[in-house]
This record gives sequence, structure tokens and C-alpha cells, in this order.
Amino acid sequence: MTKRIWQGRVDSTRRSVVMQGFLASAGAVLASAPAARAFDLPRPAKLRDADNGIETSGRGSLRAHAEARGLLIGCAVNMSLLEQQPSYGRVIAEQFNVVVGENCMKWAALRPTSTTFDFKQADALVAFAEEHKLKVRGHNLCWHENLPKWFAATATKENARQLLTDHIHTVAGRYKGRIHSWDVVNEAIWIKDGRSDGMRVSPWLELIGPEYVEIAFRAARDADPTAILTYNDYGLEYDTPDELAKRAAVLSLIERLQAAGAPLQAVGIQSHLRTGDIASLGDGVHDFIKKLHKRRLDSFITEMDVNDDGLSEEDVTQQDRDVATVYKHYLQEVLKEQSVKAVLTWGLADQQSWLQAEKERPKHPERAQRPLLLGVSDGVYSPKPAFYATRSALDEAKRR
Ligand code: 9MR
Repeated sequence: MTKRIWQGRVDSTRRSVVMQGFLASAGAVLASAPAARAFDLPRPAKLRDADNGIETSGRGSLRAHAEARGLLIGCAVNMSLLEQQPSYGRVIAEQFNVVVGENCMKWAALRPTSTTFDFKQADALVAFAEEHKLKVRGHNLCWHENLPKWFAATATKENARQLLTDHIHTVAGRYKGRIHSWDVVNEAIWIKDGRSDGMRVSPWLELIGPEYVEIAFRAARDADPTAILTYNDYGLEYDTPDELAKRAAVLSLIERLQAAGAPLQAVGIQSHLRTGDIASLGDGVHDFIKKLHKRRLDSFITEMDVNDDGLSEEDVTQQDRDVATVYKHYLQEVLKEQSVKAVLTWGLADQQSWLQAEKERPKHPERAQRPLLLGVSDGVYSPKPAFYATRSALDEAKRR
């Protein structure tokens, strides 16, 4: 059976507004054209999989397969693409039942100045989701990255606690009752910073102390009593010494938070994976999920993608197969646990992924990555082997 697989090609006249610069040297088609009007052209609403005859929309969509198991399936949304390319939103609404803003709810997006908020893009994401009956994950309320430029000169030990709680009250309060789950604190553990508790020496830690995490969770609960409050981190998936240590540090942080009565309900396991290393992927994270469940915490796979820069093959068919193998293996493993309630990928189509940034492709700077479930060419989206691998892992998920 021949499957329709998107093939990269060079097209120097069309450049995505969003991806400009990312793929300048890569042999790949970019996601959209500079003129938004180009996408006013009629496009097929459905995901195209013309060649193999397998139904991928309606009953064949990821959404339908996930819902049959009571699962959430989704992706991170790029607001520029959502605004500019109609087929982007149509495919998301067709395939998923949950979305998360890739950047639009981060501090840098929401806080033009220390005293003002700009909710334009975040509001647009929530409106899109509500229109299409998709749940929304909020990402994120407290992170060491993506702080606005004014932050360093404005935040002090005296005002940081107030700044953090005001931000959380305002943002989580605005969307109260409309957010499935908030990543309240993102990436607070970084063992290499050398602290005995494994905590990252972030601006928040330096300004407030380790209790900033608990303060953030309490503020989120005050502002939105129904959102599932989540701690989100990466580097928790492989059975390497580093990731073993990171899982242990996250568990200690959680113990500390629970002992202090902080309102934590779930952990986001980002799942930025890579091709190869499959032997060290599965057991440890499975055990981690079980430990979280014993602590009454659900798990979400929040940012899945598969970095294939390490592959030596230059054949895209093989690249796609290796990426799909990681999806299948990993999702089969984590979905054995009923406490895993959601799977989201970090982006919709390969060409739009953050992994296309040159610094994420050190081994093969000339080659585009193929980390996601779909490919896109001229606004037309096609499923890749990873799409089918994910769908069948959803089908196999153990659910009552
Ligand atoms: O994909 C996101 C990229 O567009 C942003 O420039 C970057 C900094 O805000 O964040 C990326 O998303 C990250 C996410 O927010 C947290 N986990 C790691 C993701 C990839 O770096």
C-alpha cells in the first residue's frame, strides 16, 4: 500500500512569515506565503490522504479515535498560522479535541509593559477553541524563559512575589472556568545548577526563593477553581542517569508541594524525544507515571515531538518510519496507565516545528526535521506514518 507522504522541495519564492529564516538553507517547503491572501483560495477542508484510501477525517480522525478511549489529543497552536492560513485551523479542529498556545499565553506575549496586558492572541486562541469545541491547555504562568524585556530591570526581591501573583490572578482569572489545565510552573528543575533540591536557579528562584512554586500554585487556584493545575517539565522520559536524577528531583518537589498543601493535580511530561535510544525509553517514565498516580496526580504528554537530527539516513521515507517508531513505542508505553489523560504534540506539521531552528539541527544543518504527525505543502496537510502510529497507539490504550 502506498502512503501519501509529504516530500520536501526547495521553493525560494515562498517564505512563511513565521518560519522566516528557519529553513533558509534546508530543502523544504515552508508553511505559508507572506501574503495572507494566498490562503483565501479554496482548500480541501479535510486532511488529504488521497493515495492510500485510509479514512483520516471524521471517524478516522485522531479526535474520534482518542474520544473512543476517553482521551484528549491535541497540538500546540501558532497564532500567526491560525490567523493567516485557513486550512491550519480546519485541520486542527478536525483532528484534535484540545489545543495549547505555543507562545501566546507566555509572559512575553501577554505583558508589553510591567503594568499592562495584551490578550489579543490569547483571546483569539480561546475563541477558536470554544467555537470548535476544543479544550484549552494554558501554557504557562511561571517560567524562567520568555520573560519580557522589561522584567530584568523591573523585578526586585521586594516586588517579585506581587508581580507573580498579580500576573497569575489576572491571566488565570480572565479565562476562569474555560481552561482545561494550566501549566502553572514550567521547567523548575535543572540539576546542573547544582542545588541539593535540584531546583533551577531561575529569576523567580533568585527573587523569591524556592517557595515561588507553591505561591504560583496557590495564586492559580485562587484565580480559577476548576482548571487542572499542572507542573510541566522535560528531560523526564529516558532511562539515562541525568533523566533518572531529574525524575527524582521532580518527585521531591512534588512531595514538598503536597506536604505544604499546594493545589497540584497533574504533571506535564513534555516528551521532546529523539530517534534512536528506544531501549532507554519507556520503563522509567512508566514507573514515574505510576508514582505520580500514587500521589493522586494525573499525567499529560504535553509537547511531544521526535528530533531526527541524529539519524544518518538521508531517505525521508526511512526518516518518517524511524520517527513513527518512536511515537508508537512511547505512546504504547505511557498509555498503559489510565492516569495519562492527554497527548499533545508541539506543533501541527513538520515545517512549522521549533525544531527547524538551525541550532536544533547541528548534525544535519542542511536537512529539515520531520518530527510531527503531519506534513504541509502549500497549505495542504497530509498525514505521515507518525499519524497512523499515534492513532493505533490511541486505539490500544488500556481504558475501562
Ligand atoms: O516552540 C516555542 C518557541 O516558538 C519559542 O520561541 C520558545 C521560547 O518561548 O518556546 C518554545 O516552546 C517551548 C515550550 O514553551 C516549553 N518547552 C520547550 C518548548 C520548545 O522549546
